[in-house]
Amino acid sequence: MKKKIYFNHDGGVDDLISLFLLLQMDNVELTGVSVIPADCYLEPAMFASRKIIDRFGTGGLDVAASNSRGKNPFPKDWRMHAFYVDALPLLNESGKVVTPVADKPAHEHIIDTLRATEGKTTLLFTGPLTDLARALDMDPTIEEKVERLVWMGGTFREAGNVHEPEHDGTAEWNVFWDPDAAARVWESGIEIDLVALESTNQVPLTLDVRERWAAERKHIGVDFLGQCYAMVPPLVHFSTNSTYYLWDVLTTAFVGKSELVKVQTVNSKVITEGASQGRTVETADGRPVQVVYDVDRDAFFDYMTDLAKKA
Ligand code: AGV
Ligand code: CA
Repeated sequence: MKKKIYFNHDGGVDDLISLFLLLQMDNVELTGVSVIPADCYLEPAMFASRKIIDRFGTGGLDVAASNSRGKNPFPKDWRMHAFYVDALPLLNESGKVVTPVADKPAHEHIIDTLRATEGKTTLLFTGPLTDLARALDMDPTIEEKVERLVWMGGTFREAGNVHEPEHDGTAEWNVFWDPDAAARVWESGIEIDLVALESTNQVPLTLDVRERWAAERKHIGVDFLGQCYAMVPPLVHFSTNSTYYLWDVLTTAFVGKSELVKVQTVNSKVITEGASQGRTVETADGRPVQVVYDVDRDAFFDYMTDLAKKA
């Protein structure tokens, strides 16, 4: 049986590649998609998502727009990436957009889709958790329809990836954008798998990966990977604030093939106020989450490239 997945993302290059890869997975049935304007602008991210579904999907999906707003905005330069993906000729060849926009905002779309889907659904979130927190506030009974939440978010190391004024650098961005939403989801009974910076730090975008995709660009899906990852800075000499990792793609790959990674249980809480806001910390009386802390890097890149070849 196929795993049922609902996907909420925030329009970054790795979010949009995740959508593309989900559409190639034989063992996954994508039941719904929604877009939150966190690390993106909403309009190009909605268009790019609909065009990716048109080009690489099999129809039957609509895409819901979120009307959620965060506490700590993402840098504008990063939010621009969705415009570049949306403009790719590969996604605009047909001259039309067929996949419709859902008539409900994302948090209501989550509720409706979970209710309308037989059995339980795995939630895959690669941006902040705001829409899920709002869905849970609106209808807490959806918890029983959720298999588990797989989330790209957080870190239990000292070093996060938020380098902003008035912050101590310990948070990961998806938690930092809306720390209260993460804390709300932590309060729920939903099982949480966290793909944290511990593991995503092991999958930076590097030049050898780019060269591989260039060499194999005769496959249209591999060319799409190469075009998209040409838009963001790779790790060359040392890691900077803008260095790109395959954060969300690793999270998506974990859903498709869990053997790629190692997982351990951590009892944790979310800090919502002050200079460490958005930090996830281990604490004995915290709620348990399953943390992905290690990945087979080569097997991961093989898996995503092989998926892309199927397109
Ligand atoms: O913190 C990682 C999250 C992921 O969901 N995002 C990007 C991924 O989609 C925020 C982010 C952190 N550093 C970034 C980010 C960077 N250098 N460029 C763009 N986005
Ligand atoms: Ca993201």
